[in-house]
Amino acid sequence: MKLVIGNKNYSSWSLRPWLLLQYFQLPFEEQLISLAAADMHAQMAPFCPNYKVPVLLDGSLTVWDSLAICEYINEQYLDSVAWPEDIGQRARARAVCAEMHAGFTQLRSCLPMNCRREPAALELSDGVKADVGRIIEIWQQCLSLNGNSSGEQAHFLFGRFSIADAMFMPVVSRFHSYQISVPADVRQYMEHMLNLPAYQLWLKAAQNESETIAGAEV
Ligand SMILES: N[C@@H](CCC(=O)N[C@@H](CS)C(=O)NCC(=O)O)C(=O)O
Repeated sequence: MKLVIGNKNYSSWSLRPWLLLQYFQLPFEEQLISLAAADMHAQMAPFCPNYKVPVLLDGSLTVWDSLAICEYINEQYLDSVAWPEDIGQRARARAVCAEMHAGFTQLRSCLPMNCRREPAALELSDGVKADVGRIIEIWQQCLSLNGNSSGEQAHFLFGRFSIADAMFMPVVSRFHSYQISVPADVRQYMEHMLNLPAYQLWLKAAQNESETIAGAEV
C-alpha cells in the first residue's frame, strides 16, 4: 500500500488514515506532496483523481477521501476491528465520523491544524465556540458510554481505538495547539491520544519539516 499525504504539520485529512495504518502497524509506504509547492497539482496528477490528499493506492485500486480510506483499510486488512463490534455503537461511531467529516467548518477554517505550533490560546469566535461545544459534547457522551464496569473512563471514544479516534485526532491536535479549555474527562482523552506512539511519530516528523504555510499559521 502507498499512502499519498500532504505536509505532516498541516494536513489534517492525511493524519487520519496515516494514524489508523500506524496504530495497527500495517506496512505501507508514504509519499508526501507539499501543499505549498507551486507544482502541487502536477505532483498530484499521477495519484489523486480530485487533486487532494490523502489518497491510498493498493495494487490497481485508488481510494481518495480520508474516511473512505479508513473504511477500506478496516475491511481489507483489519477484519473490521476498527469499528465497534456492537451494531448500535457502530452506528453511533459512523454518525460521529460523518459529523466530523462534513462539519465543524468554523473550527477547521479558523484554527488550522499546525502540530508544531507553540501551544497558546486564541480569542475564539462564536462560531468556533459552537463547534468546540458540540465536539466536547460528542466526546463526553462517547467516553461515558464506553467506560468499563468499574466506572473507569474509556481511553478511546468507543472503548478500543477506532476509526472515530483517527477521524478526531486532528481536532485533538488543534485543541492542544490552541489551548482550548476542556473538562477533565476530555483532557484525559486528549492526553491519551497525544501520547499515542503512532501520533508521536507523526508529530516528530511534522516538527522536522521546515516548510511553513503562511495561511495556516494563526
Ligand atoms: N474530503 C477529503 C478532503 C481532502 C483535502 O481537502 N485535503 C487537502 C489537504 S489536508 C488538500 O488536498 N488540499 C489541496 C487543495 O485543496 O488544493 C478527505 O477527507 O480526504
